[in-house]
Amino acid sequence: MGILNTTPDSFSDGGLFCSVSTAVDHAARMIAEGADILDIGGESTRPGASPVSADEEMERVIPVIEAVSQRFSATISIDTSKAEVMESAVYAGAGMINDVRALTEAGALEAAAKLAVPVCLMHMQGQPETMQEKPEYSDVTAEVRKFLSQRVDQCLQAGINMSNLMLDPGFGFGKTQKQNFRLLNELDDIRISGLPILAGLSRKSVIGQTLGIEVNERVYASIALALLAMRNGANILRVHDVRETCEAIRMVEAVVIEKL
Ligand code: 7PM
Repeated sequence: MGILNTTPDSFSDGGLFCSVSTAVDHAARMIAEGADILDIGGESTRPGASPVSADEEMERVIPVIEAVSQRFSATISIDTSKAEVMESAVYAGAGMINDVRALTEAGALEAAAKLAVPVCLMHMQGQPETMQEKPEYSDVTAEVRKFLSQRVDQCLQAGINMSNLMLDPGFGFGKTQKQNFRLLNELDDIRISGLPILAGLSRKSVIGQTLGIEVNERVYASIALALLAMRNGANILRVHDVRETCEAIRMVEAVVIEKL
């Protein structure tokens, strides 16, 4: 899964065409580099970020989803927590929902059930504004698993098909460096009923905390974490650097397949 840049704050007078065409170019590049899924989001879920209205979110993502889905057959994932945005995005061509709030917002469970597309359920402790202030768990892996298990149950009750669910521990979302490490080492323990696991570690602050390097210098460390996640059970990797990650994965897979 490649993370598609959507450049917000550039939508007034003529900024729209520019940001759509930039997004289309970025999508084309990531697909050529090996991405099967493109994740498009209009709300910043960064720690400390402030909330965005549904209208604002849709203004940002819908034109991009339309343009990308008209041109490419890769699956488009809509990164949102809002039912309205999910519906418009799927109508515009998105084929998957990526919700960092695991369908907990009003109407989201019902929307996902009606839309009947795959959904990624992610764990987060707290809200983006404050989640990194004081993350606390007695057993982070057990608690993440328990939360995801409850969300899976809610999804099934709402009429969402099991085969449309995937799980994500939410690296960096209300977790300390140590808690992130533990989740990565124990990644396969969050798997419920054999569901696929999605891991997002690309360029995250856990790398900055360990190596003391800036976001744009985190490519090599991101690849290391991606490979480790894959070895520990991840089925989908959410990444910025598609070519680099795909080459590394293909190389590891070529070796590992010989063990079968
Ligand atoms: C700080 C924390 C800055 C997180 C940026 C981010 C994930 C996601 C994001 C993830 C799923 C980023 C993120 N991370 N969706 N959205 N899983 N499913 O690195 O780990 O872009 S936002």
